[in-house]
Amino acid sequence: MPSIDVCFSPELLHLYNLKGKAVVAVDILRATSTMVTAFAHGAADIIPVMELNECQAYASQGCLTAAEREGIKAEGFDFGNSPFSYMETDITGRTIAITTTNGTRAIRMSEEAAEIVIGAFLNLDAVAKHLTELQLDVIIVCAGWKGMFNLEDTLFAGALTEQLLDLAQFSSANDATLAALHLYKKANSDVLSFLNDSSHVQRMKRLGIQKDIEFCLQHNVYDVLPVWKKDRLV
Ligand code: 3SL
Repeated sequence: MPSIDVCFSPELLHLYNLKGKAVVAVDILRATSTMVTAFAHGAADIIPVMELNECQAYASQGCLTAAEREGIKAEGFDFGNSPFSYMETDITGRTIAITTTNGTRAIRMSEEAAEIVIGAFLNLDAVAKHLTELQLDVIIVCAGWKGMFNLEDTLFAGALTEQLLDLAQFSSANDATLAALHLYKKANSDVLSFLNDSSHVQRMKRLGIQKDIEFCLQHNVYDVLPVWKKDRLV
């Protein structure tokens, strides 16, 4: 029976063996929620990169570029990291190169895995269904914040664990997964209230981006499943 494990920060990835496993990369606020939204609105592929200059270089190849640092759109890029950007502009068939503080880092640091899928509350069911079919050991890699634990990615890990265990085809026998599951159950379906005092929600509120928080915490808005293929998400 395949297992589920949770890595609370990319900085802890050196403790995990990703080979032959499926990674679910998650950055609920907001990188992976934004990527799922971009695919749902017609993006052809997404190239996550770690550095601003690397991302900027893709503009000369006809890509749209997106960059966020400290929650704010970096200067000189087409988009920041709001899911709403991809509803306001026609991105049909376009390639988007993106760099964010933590989310794109979590993805790129997981490249050793047999499979990387992009998870968000927005596509939770699609991720669970795919993992059930795949039947590989799963590691949910939380993007966190600058190497630190965060609550929103952990809640997602709990939600996904709950679904996978309900399907009775997975086992989880480690404290990280149990902690995520307990926290999600404690949130009792009201993830928005549960996260009210959390660091990144507070940070985003200070930046006046409350709308994005509410949007990213919705469950199953999109039936899309971004998957890493060679050098990009498709
Ligand atoms: O850290 C990240 O990758 C971003 O998602 C952070 S923010 O939500 O854009 O501020």
